[in-house]
Amino acid sequence: MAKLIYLMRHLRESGTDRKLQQLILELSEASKYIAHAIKTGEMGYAGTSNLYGEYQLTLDVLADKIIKERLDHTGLVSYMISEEMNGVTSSHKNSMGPYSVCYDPLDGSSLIDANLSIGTIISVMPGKQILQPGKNQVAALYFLYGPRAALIYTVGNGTHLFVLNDAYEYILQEEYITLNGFGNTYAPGGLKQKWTSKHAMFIHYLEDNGYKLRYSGAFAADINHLIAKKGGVFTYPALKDEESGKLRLLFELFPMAFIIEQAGGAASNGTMRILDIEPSDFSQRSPIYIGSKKEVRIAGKYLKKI
Ligand code: AFP
Repeated sequence: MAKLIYLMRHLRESGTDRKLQQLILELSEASKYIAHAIKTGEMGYAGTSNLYGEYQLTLDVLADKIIKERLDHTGLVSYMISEEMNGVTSSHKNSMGPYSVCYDPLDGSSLIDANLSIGTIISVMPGKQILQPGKNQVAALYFLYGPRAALIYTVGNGTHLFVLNDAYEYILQEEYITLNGFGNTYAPGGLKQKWTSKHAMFIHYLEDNGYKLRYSGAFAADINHLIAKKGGVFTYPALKDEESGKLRLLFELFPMAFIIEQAGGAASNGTMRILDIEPSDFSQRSPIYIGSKKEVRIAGKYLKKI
């Protein structure tokens, strides 16, 4: 029988910085409570709203609290911000901590009642600065709460996948994940009648070339599909009435772009690499084309067409 490799050992043997190891391990503990709460917890509304004025679910608020307390407990995080917080929070334990963290505690939470997979997405930046380009990230990870809970992380040395076993331990499933140069599925976000004509032409190209539709409504689950199937493309484009699209740079796009690039894929806003964007605002959004290199490159060609 193959030897089980636990998350702690993988982090240690891959030469990850000791403090970063500790941070990722704490987050993995937080995810176990969130996974449990999703299975058994209250599904209603909390009676509050987030940074974007969206009504919060009880589980959104709970997941946010669990992660915030864990991060605080490490003493390693100077500043943190989540999609559910109304601004940046500095750590009570150590405002000089070596990292700043941005996270989406429950991505796809509007799917909870449909019992579909949802996730937690996390970006770790160096120092006391939240607004930095994504290429500065020292780690990115997401947890997927599906039929099985999974953890995918990168610290800039490949992308690695772990699954939670019945003893509530994350066990290595696949390391150094490598996407193929092209795939055969597409996940197109945004209402079709709001797509620009250039984006619609790109989608027609995919359909005419036999790509299969795979869109769940949870970014983490759709990215996980790309990773599991080793390719394809996800897009949430610029819309006619919202040229920045829907997805948030700090909480969703930076961490996923880092993870996918480390798996040999690409992520662009249609004209530039997502990780090169300099954010100027915590709630900044961006269009995204992410997945295998070929499809992301072709999207760029369609978006440039006059
Ligand atoms: P929720 O967290 O509000 O469910 O939003 C999920 C999300 O931010 C992202 O995970 C999805 O890819 C995207 O929105 C789905 O948006 P549409 O509902 O417009 O397809």
